[in-house]
Amino acid sequence: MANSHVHPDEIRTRFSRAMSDMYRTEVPQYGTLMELVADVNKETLDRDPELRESLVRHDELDRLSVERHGAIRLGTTQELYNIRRVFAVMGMFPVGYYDLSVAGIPVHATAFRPVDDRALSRNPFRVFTSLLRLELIEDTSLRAEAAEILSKRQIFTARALALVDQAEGTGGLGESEADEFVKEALETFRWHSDATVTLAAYKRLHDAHRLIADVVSFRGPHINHLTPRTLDIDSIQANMPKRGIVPKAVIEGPPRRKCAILLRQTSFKALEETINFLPDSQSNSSGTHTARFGEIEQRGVALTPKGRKLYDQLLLSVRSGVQVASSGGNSGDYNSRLVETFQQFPDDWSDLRKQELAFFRYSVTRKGELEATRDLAKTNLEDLIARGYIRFDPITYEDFLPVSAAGIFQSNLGTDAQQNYAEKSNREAFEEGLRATVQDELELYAEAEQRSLADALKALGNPISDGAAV
Ligand code: OOG
Ligand code: NI
Repeated sequence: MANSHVHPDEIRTRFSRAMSDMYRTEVPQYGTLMELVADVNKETLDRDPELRESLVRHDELDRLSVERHGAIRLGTTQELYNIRRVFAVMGMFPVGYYDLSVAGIPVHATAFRPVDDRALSRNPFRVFTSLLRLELIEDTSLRAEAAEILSKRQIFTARALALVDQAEGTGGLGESEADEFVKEALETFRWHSDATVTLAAYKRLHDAHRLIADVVSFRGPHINHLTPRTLDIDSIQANMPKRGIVPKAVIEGPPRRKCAILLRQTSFKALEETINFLPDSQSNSSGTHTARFGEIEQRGVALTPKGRKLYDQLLLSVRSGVQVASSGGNSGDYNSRLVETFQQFPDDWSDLRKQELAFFRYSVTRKGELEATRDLAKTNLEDLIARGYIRFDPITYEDFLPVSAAGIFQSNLGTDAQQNYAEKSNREAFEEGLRATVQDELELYAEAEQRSLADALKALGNPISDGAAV
């Protein structure tokens, strides 16, 4: 019956569309942002035909308008395990381990995303998924109270779990089940204005850390933002206030450059929402909570381990020199230091490739297709590129950055959230909860590069096995 199964890429596309529609009705500013992003992307493409061509060449233009990521925060390892199963039905798998406790945020995380080239170009929808680390709450009775509350909730509908079982058992879902699955899975991500705790309990959790209150007090892990991809984040940052949106003080990540690297992100506080808490004798049952925000990102080339090391080093030197206050004080200094420091990072595609700082996708040019002859088989890669038979394009970074993520968390949690945790990063515990290992993002990019190179050389009749071309 395999033929009657809906492809996971298609289920993911339907799900990400349903999620976007839901978020648009729940958070009106998201709709405004989507319009701004569409306008800026169009202007950028009109202005930069080379960029358009490069996006077309690698099937990225079509995915741009549907591209987004979201984020959720889970409370228990059982929830983490089941969300992995839910995402697997949509062709999304855990990639990367992010420890945010180093930045005073008591969570660790992974990103669920498609991994192969085809699936990425079809729809690269990703969800940054963090798990609360209750062991980082110092107050043992509060820790026990939080664990007790979390142990009672079920964030998935019974039908969603039954459909996951079915997909695992039979290898997929049929047409009507796929639609039903999308509808049922969406329930896990929905906002609930009814809390599962009293206002007094909420305040206790909130005092330990705002994030703990956000995870523990509700029936489910509401999606807290949905981020479209822009081609010009500086223009978005500058134009947001004109549409009534106030962005955070600085853009996270690398500075603006000719050759975009990794990921640049900015966010804004979206909503303060009225919550109905459980009634009790001492406290009023109505209060507010801020969880949901908006974010925009611009993606650039994926860096090799060597490139990433240089990036981390340069960013650290900027951040230890200038601290941006949450009020935005110093943001001018920060930006100029960032630009100045990153002058040490080559800003030319050819240099980035030759110095092995970034990953590229190789392909045969039109000339290569027309003129492939036997003697090309002995030509090395550099000559093939120089003579115009093979071209290279940047491989887009599909993941997240822990320092940026911490900045996004913090700006939306407010100023008082900075804390230091003694506990170390605990990838093993995370993977144990997940009951799977997370894939290494750097390996995925290296494989994609190698595959593209092997395919290109093969198309030119170049025998890759004897290593002549590399
Ligand atoms: C997730 C923050 C991280 C990003 O884009 O780096 C993130 C959260 O606030 O739950 O989404
Ligand atoms: Ni985000």
